[in-house]
Amino acid sequence: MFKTKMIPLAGAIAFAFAGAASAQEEVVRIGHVGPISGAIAHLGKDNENGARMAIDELNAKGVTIGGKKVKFELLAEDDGADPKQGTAAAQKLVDAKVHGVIGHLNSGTTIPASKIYHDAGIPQISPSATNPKYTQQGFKSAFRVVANDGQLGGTLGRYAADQLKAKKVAVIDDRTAYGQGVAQEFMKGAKAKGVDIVAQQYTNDKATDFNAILTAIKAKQPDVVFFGGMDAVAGPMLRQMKALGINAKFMGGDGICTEALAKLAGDALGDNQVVCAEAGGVQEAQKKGMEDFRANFKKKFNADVQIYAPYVYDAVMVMATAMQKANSSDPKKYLPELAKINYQGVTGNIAFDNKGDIKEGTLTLYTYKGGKREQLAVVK
Ligand code: ABU
Repeated sequence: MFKTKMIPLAGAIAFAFAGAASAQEEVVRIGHVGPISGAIAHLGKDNENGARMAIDELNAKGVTIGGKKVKFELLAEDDGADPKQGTAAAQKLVDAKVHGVIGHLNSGTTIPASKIYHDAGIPQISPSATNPKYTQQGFKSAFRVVANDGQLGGTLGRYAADQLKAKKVAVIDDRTAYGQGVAQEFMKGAKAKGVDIVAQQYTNDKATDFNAILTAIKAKQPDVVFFGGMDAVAGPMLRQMKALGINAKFMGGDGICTEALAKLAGDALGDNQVVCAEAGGVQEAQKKGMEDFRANFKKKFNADVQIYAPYVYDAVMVMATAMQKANSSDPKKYLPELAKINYQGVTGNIAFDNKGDIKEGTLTLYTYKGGKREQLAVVK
């Protein structure tokens, strides 16, 4: 009788001590938003895991801000890559009083959500949205740690002319903010080099049947088909190109440049057939750090990095560093430190220009061989 009454009492005392200890600790809430449902859920999960990895490391290391020990908490939201869900997720995070947001993944969700964060005074870093409009709205709260579609599309357009010696290209886009933007920039870059745009076709980010548009493209005999969109659409498109006997090279931006593309395209992915670009890249000196990151990521999540997890990881670290420099997690106080940050991350040096774009944005061009992504070049 005596024993059974003492155990809950001891538990209550321990709980009271634990409560007193955690009262000394400040909780810093970091929001993350990406598509955890839908066709590109594998990319959303990749991003979310990048954030989780950073948060876990910060908590394991123990961070002090303004003399107070802090515990970082990740509030992860799913926007399904849908602009409406994106703004709903943003409002939810604002209501939860997050101290900062990493996201969203897609330009089509990042741009409308950025107004909500801006109006609430919450700093936002996108690790993957590449449409230039995101940082052209005059929002001092908006940053990105990757290059933009101007760099991506323009470089790929010039590459088509100079390296692939393309004379005729066909362009397809998925009508999203990203797909349209990167396709337009590709056409600008290619046209400036005298390349002829022989066909322009449109699809959407949920389409699975491309027979009509590919048949129209086949008749124009292009050397290159450029696709502005994501890997979930590019994979089946490559399969249907093969079925129709279209032997053109296939190009695209970062949205198709993932580990998953090989699986999505299956045996339709020819060696050296695809040329795509990631909107970032590491120089020789940083390769070891990136390899270690990939190995640690695999060990922790039993999954390979798809594309942007290291950029998400760096974005969280940059935000935490700005808070430490400001001695405060108050968005008003750490935002000026974020704007002038100079941080050496696993993806390279991170500093922002006055719009919030990464200074010295780098690209990495890739192809696929034997179903594996292979680096072609790192371009400044
Ligand atoms: N940058 C490709 C994927 C994300 C986006 O910009 O929509």
